[in-house]
Amino acid sequence: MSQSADTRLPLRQVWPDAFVARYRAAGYWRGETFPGFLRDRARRFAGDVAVVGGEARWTYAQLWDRAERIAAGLLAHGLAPGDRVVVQLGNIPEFVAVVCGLFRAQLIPVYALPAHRLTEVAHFARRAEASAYVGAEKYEGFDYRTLARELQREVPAVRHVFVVGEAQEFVAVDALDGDRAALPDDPDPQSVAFLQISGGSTGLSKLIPRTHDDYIYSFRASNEICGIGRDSVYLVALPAAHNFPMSSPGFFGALYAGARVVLSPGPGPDAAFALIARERVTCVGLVPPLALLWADAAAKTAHDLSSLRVVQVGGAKLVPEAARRVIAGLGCTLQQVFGMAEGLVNYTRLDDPEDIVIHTQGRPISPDDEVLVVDDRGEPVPDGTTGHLLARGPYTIRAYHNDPAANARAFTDDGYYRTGDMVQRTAGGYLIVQGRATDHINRAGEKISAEEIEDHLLAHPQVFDAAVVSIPDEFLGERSCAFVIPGGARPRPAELKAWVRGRGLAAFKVPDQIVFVEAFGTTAVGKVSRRELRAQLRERFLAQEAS
Ligand code: AMP
Ligand code: DBH
Repeated sequence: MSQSADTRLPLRQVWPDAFVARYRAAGYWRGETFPGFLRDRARRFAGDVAVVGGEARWTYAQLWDRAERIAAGLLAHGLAPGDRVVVQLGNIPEFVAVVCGLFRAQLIPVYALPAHRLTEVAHFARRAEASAYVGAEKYEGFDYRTLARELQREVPAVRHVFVVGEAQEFVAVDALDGDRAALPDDPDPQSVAFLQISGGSTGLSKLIPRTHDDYIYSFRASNEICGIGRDSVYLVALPAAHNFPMSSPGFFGALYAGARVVLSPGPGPDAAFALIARERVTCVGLVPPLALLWADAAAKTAHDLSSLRVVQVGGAKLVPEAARRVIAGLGCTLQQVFGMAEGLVNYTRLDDPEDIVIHTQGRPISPDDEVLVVDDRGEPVPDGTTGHLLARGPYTIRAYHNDPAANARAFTDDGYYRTGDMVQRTAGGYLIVQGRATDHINRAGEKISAEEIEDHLLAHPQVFDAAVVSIPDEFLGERSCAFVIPGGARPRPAELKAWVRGRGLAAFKVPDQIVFVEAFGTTAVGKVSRRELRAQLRERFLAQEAS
């Protein structure tokens, strides 16, 4: 932070007073903070293993010591409490240490996925007004130091870069140290602890400010629902920066419980099964395509998977037939998880009858999660009828950061978050996801905004118009298909894909398929909305494929 007055937009997440009083009285918000609980666990479970990953095996005391060293080092380099720091690390133990260190120094992590590239990271840095970036030397073959250089050129306000591994001209995370007496007191539990990233249903990803109180409640309560205790071993198989493996109950839930966190370098059975056998993993969260892959691989593996008690599946819809295959293949309890980084998380309960586990996406964590299912006019629909899901509650945000236009769209006047999901509620209060109202592609749990990709395609000189839609896919659940009207000479599909990648985007956003069309012309007369147009293109394409 500079010496002059702080001109950045303050980080806020505010619930109306009456709700604050209610959530406190109910014992959801207990005034706990990240540094507060981490310090406590380091004392109580000092010698227990907290984090396993790569060659590292850190006890709770060692994790906290590292976090404090990193915290003091960051402040010694000129960062100040309140500064925002983009963190882009893979499933390595330093991810946990760095984030805990940021919390300790009252610095605000902004979580980027390892798959994100310059365009996305620069967007996060600008929106968050970040002053620092933490990346890895290399992860899955990509050099994040190169990205950091480009980021600093594009967003000069990012003055500091810290690197896990060989730092070159930057500062090595391993070398960080400083005066621990200079570390701040613990933060206000209702202050914003970090910024999570939304999947971006329209346009660019939005930043989600979560508070200590609300987030800790979500994983503390998740622990109870998911059976996480001190003897649990939680495997992070999905990218650790995802809200699901972070908080449902995720590695934070595991650390809160004094359990062991094991980081898998990849989500596939090859890497994960050996770790499950070696560490006696009890719980893991997967997206549907992975769960099916695991279920098939489990039949053939020589690794002992008998420690697994709960396999959670979420991020995208798990259809009943797939749910049956997961149960049969993995031979442990399946838990469906329907959540969102904005808050609301639903779980099937571990003792629910199989029928519910197979056919529903669970019910909310909290008795005070207010869930509405409404028609297009906002009127509640009866149970069993499909409608828009709205949510409000003790861990669901009331606003995005620095995005008035998105806030106007995404929240009702009385503070409900419009999830964009179409659901049915059963008489028992369970939700069944039926689809969504927004045009994004849910590609194996990664959400892709159609609009964002269309914009990049339209920037190509040989593209006259483009519409990106989701197409059902056997392996991914959904894949992305770009319908393109060429402008002049028709480009090759590979060229257009390379173009999108070259725009500095995550590889998962590159269209899986490109279909050239003469026109979007439809029989419909008059003005057709973008949304209708996408729907028509999808229908026509699927009808053609079926014939
Ligand atoms: P995000 O807002 O980027 O965190 O993504 C959350 C969205 O992922 C939800 O609003 C749903 O559209 C989708 N999602 C998450 N879990 C499930 C699930 N179990 N079934 C269907 N969709 C899901
Ligand atoms: O998809 C998600 O964002 C998600 C899925 C399951 C999530 O945020 C969560 C659980 O917490």
